[in-house]
Amino acid sequence: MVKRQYWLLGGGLSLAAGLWLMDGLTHTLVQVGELTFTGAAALVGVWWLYQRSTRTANPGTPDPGLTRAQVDQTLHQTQQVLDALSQELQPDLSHHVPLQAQALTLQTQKNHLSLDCDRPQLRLAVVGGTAVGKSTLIQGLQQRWTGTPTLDCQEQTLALGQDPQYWQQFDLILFVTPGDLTESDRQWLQGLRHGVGGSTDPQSSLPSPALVVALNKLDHYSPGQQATLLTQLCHRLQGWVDPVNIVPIAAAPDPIQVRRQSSDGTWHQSQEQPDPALSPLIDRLGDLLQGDPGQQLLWGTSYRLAQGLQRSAHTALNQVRRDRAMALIDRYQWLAAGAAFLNPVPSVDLLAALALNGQLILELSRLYHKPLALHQGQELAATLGELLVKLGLVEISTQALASVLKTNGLTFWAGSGLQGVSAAYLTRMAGLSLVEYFQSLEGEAEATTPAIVERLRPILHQVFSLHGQTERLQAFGQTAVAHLKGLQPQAKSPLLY
Ligand SMILES: Nc1nc2c(ncn2[C@@H]2O[C@H](COP(=O)(O)OP(=O)(O)OP(=O)(O)O)[C@@H](O)[C@H]2O)c(=O)[nH]1
Ligand SMILES: [Mg+2]
Repeated sequence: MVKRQYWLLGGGLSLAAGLWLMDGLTHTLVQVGELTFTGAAALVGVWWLYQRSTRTANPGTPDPGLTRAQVDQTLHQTQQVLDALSQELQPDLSHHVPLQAQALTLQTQKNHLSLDCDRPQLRLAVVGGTAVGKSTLIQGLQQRWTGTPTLDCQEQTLALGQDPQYWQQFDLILFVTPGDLTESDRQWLQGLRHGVGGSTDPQSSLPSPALVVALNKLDHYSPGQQATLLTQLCHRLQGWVDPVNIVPIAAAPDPIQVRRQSSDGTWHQSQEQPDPALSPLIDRLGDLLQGDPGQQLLWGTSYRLAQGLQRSAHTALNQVRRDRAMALIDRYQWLAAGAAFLNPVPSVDLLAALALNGQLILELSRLYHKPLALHQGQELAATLGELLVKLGLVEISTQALASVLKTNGLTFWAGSGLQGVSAAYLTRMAGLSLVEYFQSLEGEAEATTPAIVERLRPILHQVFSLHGQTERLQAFGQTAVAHLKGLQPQAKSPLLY
């Protein structure tokens, strides 16, 4: 508060002398002998009062509770996932060349991030449309900022559609506008909001980069217009950017004509270059960056980036595991197909029991490092089989497969052939659902079979509806028939539906 009042009086006067008395008009003639401070004081007053009345918790600053220990813990967890990834890639590296390359890149990024936590420089993105004054502002900031951390200013253009995640790497984003927001500005800000801290973002609990908005080229406007513009900006960004983070500046005000009266009473006219008016921004950065708040911003970035790396490493790990899981599912689906084909069962309900293999469940659980006990694998297989029947998925799948096989002329060995294809299909769907289930687990696996089944229920629905489209069923049916043809027992005579 003391600082701001000081700025009001001291900074306000220098601004006034520098530019705000120009009444916003370039080349305005200023009579030094008749200066009045009313205009500047009015604007500063409006700005200050507006900020006081509308000040809210700033969603653009990091969670003040974030500690270095939390950052270290996240980095440690990221390393654990990376270790698991490299370990699981080892047995068949040649099958996973791109993933191996990705794992190495992620590890390099993680190593860099561990050091990055203690960097003495703040990464500041200066963003805005064309010719809004970004380069000029960076120059001015670099000349005037003497605090710690030092500023690593990076000029960035508004690339609409650019991945909002890109902005996660910055500690602070300084958005520059020379007036009211344009449509592109609005779109970009919306994208940023949703990408790095908006309410629709599932990662919204992560601290986001701080956002400061600089209203530049203030010398182009009269005090009245300046006040209106500031109010408009505060209004447009309400609920997201604290008004205290919306600052009026003039990075390179236009020269002004000055008339001076000499002692002999004659008037002389000359052109003068006002100083850049950056103090509202410098003051605000001082509040945001020095001491603990600045440290929090740097930690916030490391924390976000570590979380992002961890997610990428998880995705890669899931990809490796999924590849292995698919090989397992393939093997078990053809086992089930062969069994049903060679020894047809009298009802589709029994088919489900045949398709659900406890051994497959056990192997998948081990692959995802959530091992189930032998009895639990068997129990889960039986319960899942019952659930498939209860949900009507066995009946529906068998009928759908029968119809696609028929329309494709794949009608050989009707009863047993269809059972073979259906058994393979049910095994595959159950296997894919289990893969989704294991992938969705964080921390410990569910302890009891009913709890697992409860979590599997919606997954089963999703997987069956995703794979139940006609084209997919056709493709599967054709592959399965081709597979079964290789198993065709001599004794069997072709049957038709
Ligand atoms: N009147 C006035 N002109 C300014 C101000 N700030 C910058 N300018 C002028 O605006 C023009 C563009 O400034 P730059 O700093 O090059 O803008 P930029 O955003 O980096 O431009 P690009 O990189 O081309 O997008 C230059 O002529 C600056 O002198 C200001 O506060 N007032
Ligand atoms: Mg530039």
